[in-house]
Amino acid sequence: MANIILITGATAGFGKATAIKFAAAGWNIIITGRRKERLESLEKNLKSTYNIDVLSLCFDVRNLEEVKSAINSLEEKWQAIDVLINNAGLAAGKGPIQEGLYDDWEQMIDTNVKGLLYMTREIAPLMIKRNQGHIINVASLAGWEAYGGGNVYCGTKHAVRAISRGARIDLVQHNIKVSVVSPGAADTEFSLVRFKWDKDKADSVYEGFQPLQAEDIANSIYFMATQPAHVNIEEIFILPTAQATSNVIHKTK
Ligand code: NDP
Ligand code: 8X3
Repeated sequence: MANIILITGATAGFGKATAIKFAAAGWNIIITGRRKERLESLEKNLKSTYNIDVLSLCFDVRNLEEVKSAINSLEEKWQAIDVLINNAGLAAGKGPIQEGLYDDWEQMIDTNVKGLLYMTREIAPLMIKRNQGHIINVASLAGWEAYGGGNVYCGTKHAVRAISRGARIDLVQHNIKVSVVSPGAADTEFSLVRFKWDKDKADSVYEGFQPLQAEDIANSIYFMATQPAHVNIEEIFILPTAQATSNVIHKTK
């Protein structure tokens, strides 16, 4: 049986690129997300192109009952998850904390922090049973620094890095690796989601420099996941060449 990877947020961006990368290497994949049609179309594409097994699980990582029922529904062969990628996440809005929208804050905290915790809580025991596994959490440059208007999003990504360090300590005795990938600006649906599908605003984020592409992150995740058993890459902090900090981006136009 080939290795199994479960990727949250596989309907777009990093998650989708990661699914394709691992599928091309012959892994069997569990893809998850809320948009059913996208999951179905990706499943079909991965199966026909790479001749692998794919399982789609459509649920919202914010909903604990949905998370539990999705993981409890796994047939025995799919329970042998080797790698969990906690990738589902978002920024909702960008603006001063004194004008913040409560719904946006709740969505970010519930998805980026609590969703990651729910997935980890449900899947770590399956890994512990097999005394092996690897959890890779997607944090961000925003988990290293804070920037104006990024208050709550940056808080969630700092939390992801802190939770990952704690989880590494808890899981080390079970031979489970915990890693983090922290990207800078990457051109996915991220900014469209952040700016509520205002395309001009989203495009302006990436104007005048070459941002990271989803495939760059997929390559980093693949590198982490395919090291020898005794090697844990604790974190990959990956930026576009033109980006030095959140606010220092060398733009040529
Ligand atoms: P995209 O918007 O392209 O993809 C986000 C994915 O998350 C989608 O598949 C979406 O699926 C899924 N998702 C969002 N909310 C939920 C939810 N409640 N339940 C289940 N799935 C959910 O963004 P990226 O690929 O860029 O983002 C992936 C991760 O990378 C996020 O955690 C983001 O914070 C982080 N990141 C992004 C950077 C960037 O510049 N792009 C840089 C650093 C980190 P669906 O809508 O179908 O549920
Ligand atoms: C996404 C990158 O710098 O927009 O996590 O926060 S940033």
